[in-house]
Amino acid sequence: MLRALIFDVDGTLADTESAHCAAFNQAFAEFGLDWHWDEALYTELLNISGGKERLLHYWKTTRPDVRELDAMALQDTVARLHELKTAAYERAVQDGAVQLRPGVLRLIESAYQDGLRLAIATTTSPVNIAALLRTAIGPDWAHYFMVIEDASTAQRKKPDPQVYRQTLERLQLPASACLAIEDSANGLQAATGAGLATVITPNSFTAHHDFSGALRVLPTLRDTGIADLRAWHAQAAAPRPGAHS
Ligand code: XBP
Ligand code: MG
Repeated sequence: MLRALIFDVDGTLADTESAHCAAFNQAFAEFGLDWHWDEALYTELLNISGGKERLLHYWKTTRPDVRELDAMALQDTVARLHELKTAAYERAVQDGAVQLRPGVLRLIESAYQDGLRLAIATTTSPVNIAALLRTAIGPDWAHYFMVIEDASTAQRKKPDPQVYRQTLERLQLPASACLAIEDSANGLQAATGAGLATVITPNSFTAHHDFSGALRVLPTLRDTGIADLRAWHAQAAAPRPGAHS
């Protein structure tokens, strides 16, 4: 019996990654760095979940100067760059740079009315969640979500299942009673790693990813209703013919 939906944020609730990429580039300029991430490079860098982890990975793999910095200086600079980036992203979202993907708000509202528990499991920062959902839903957006797990509560980033395991603990539900909704291979691995059946809605940054193991891969949630999710979840839960129960 489906009891809860667990939503990823970036790429799933909204196509946010172009705005994230622009915010990273704005932070580089503000900090006086000649770094620039175009969409092709950013698509690669998205294999690393978490903005700080992505920055450190880029620096260590592309900039020989990184060897001259000690670890503390490296971490401090990454933290400062990420602060600038998060501020730039928050401004862009507040200025309307990002909209929820089609069908997302309707699904959240109908799931809530249908008595399903709703949760968010993301590797992004809490500031970004609030900026996106306050702008898209309104100041009372948080009342829809019983649980929110994000970069501030789950240190190990997707594909590590930590953020989903912590979400399930706080929902007080088994994975078998829930569905995850994701957009990326890292997100799928994190959710399935926590035992969750997962619906994937890819986007331009993740369309090439391997989604083996997904319950469904849909171009959009525009035509998906709660009844569909309940039916797919029941199919996933039903014993496979020939499977030893
Ligand atoms: C996607 C991410 C995040 C964002 C950038 O998160 O990996 O790092 O790209 O946001 P999700 P931060 O799990 O919602 O798909 O800079 O705050 O990390
Ligand atoms: Mg995502």
